[in-house]
Amino acid sequence: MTSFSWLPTLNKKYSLEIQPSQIRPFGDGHIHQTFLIETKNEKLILQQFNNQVFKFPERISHNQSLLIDQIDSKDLPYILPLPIPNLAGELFTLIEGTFFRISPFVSGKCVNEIENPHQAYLAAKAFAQFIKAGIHIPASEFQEAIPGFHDLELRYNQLLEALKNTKRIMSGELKELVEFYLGQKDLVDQYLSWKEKLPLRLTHSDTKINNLIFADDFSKVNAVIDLDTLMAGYVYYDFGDLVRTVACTEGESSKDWEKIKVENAKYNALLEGFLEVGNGVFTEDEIKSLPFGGLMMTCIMGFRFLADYLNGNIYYTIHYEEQNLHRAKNQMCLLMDLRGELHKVSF
Ligand code: GN1
Ligand code: MG
Repeated sequence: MTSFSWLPTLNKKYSLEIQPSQIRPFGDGHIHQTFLIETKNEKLILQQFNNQVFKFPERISHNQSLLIDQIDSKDLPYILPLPIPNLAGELFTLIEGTFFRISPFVSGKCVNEIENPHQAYLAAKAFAQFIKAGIHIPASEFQEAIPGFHDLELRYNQLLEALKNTKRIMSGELKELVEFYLGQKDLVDQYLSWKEKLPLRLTHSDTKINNLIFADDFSKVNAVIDLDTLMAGYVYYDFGDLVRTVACTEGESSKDWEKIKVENAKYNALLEGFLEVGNGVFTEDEIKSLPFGGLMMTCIMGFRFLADYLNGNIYYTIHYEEQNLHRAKNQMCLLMDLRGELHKVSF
């Protein structure tokens, strides 16, 4: 990677003159390798695309092209920095077996934790505006970027599968976590029953807080980013991943277990922002499903982090061996608190 052997081809395919010294690692994403390119005249984002996770890049191209053609951008007071086509008009460029893409750089603040309820309100409004701007596009026209991405039943079964095949020794913290997550089956049942009632929409499907860019002074949202997972989904997915990453006292990587709690003021601000856009747009059932979103998205991430740990850390980027176990434990703490607190929020 450090040799940038792919750079001459990349430059040719985009008619650019990027030098290795103008490239540096950027951001906190768990999936792709992201770089900031800074030349004399411009800044760009370069991604080395993870095609182990996204096995169908052509589906992403299809979805993003559909979005470019059909989204109601007058409804969007921010930028969607979609990939810049190469000279052949493709959104991805294949070099030495690896996909690359370049997108516009949007300046501002990208954070893992927010500071106050107003920022929560702005974030929720931005992601609800995304759903609203695409609500006229039939969800069935989008292809599944990752099959069964937010299918809680599938993720539960994948956890069972990982348990069956794991080489890890089942004791202590790991055993406790496994027992906790296997005990969340009621959420799988609720997921299946919401499925019967709700319409599918174009959703962003990865609305964690670092997937948007605030203005430097946090007065507004400048951009919604990470547009690989946009596909058909339920409105509560997008609300739920905000709850998971915004309405909590600690971020996803915190190991201060006792401190991990829901923050009701931020939760209510999320609800206010989401409904300010969604009232009159979302159905009554969609609005009723929102609190389930917080539980479900926290639970699904717990399933996925734990399964990845059991599988030997093959999916998420980690910085130390136990990180996925710790992420699963963090989500467990939040889920336990959410289960206890949700009945108290004003809804
Ligand atoms: C991944 O790409 P990134 O870091 O925004 C993951 C999400 C998880 C998230 C957990 C394609 O998102 O589903 O919510 O990590 N994306 C994919 O932090 O698996
Ligand atoms: Mg991201």
